[in-house]
Amino acid sequence: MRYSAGVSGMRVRRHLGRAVAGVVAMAALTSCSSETAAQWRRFGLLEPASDQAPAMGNLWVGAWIASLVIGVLVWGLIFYAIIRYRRRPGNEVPRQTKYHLPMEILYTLVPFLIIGVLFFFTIRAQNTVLAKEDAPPHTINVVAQKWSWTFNYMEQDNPDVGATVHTVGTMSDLPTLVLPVGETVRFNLASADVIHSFWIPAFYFKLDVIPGHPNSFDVTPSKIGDYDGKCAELCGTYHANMLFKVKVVSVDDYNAHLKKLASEGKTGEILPPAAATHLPSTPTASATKEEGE
Ligand SMILES: [Cu+2]
Repeated sequence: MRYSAGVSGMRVRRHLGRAVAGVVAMAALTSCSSETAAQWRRFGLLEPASDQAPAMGNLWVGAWIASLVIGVLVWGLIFYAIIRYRRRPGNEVPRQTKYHLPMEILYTLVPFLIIGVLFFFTIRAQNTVLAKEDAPPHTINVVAQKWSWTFNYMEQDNPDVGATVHTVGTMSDLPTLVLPVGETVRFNLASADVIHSFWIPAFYFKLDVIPGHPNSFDVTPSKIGDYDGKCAELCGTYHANMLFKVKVVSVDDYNAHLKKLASEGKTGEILPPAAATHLPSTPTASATKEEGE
């Protein structure tokens, strides 16, 4: 009896040793760069690239910290109860507490308090990221269609461009959305068919693109660089391929890019097909309509 207990004890120790070695190896592999460490501190978020991102990032990190504090408290109480009130010889069932009014009031009020605090900070962050400027210097009308994106740059009043130009993407030829760094862009979102969602992960923001219901938001890109954009609403067979590229560049490069589009004849605004859009207010009714691009 004693012998077999000794053998199984050795086995347990060996397994434990392997498990510890595995965890150490994992930690060594995942904690290699300072970039990874910074991403851990952001609880997995990308490096922020818009001036609205910090409000959303703080909400994300704050919610995680609050959840962990509550989690540690709850786990602590669970383990305390497991150990303190465990079954003992001669004491099979611990004292049962029924109709303990203060306790019931506590566990009714505390969840409301938690939800209330999360609600307050959520609304505050939402108001920040949805705030709009009176006259944003740039407007881009986005059309989402199964399964790509059209970007209309409404720059007819911009003396450096002087025209509305567009980029039409396909699944095999992903469109690139070029944005000026440090300047606010108003996005008007329209859908040609079903509900999509416009999402640039590095901006910490996404907004649904709903047929018949124009949505809009303002964003100011804060960092030059290349980013990914995608559709964040399951919209059919090739939803996963509904991607676009985002390039945040200097204002001069932005204007140069739009002039190049104009010189390639990509002028005018591409609107969603008329049949699919009974939009109560089309973002730009006066713009010219081009089809067959
Ligand atoms: Cu989509």
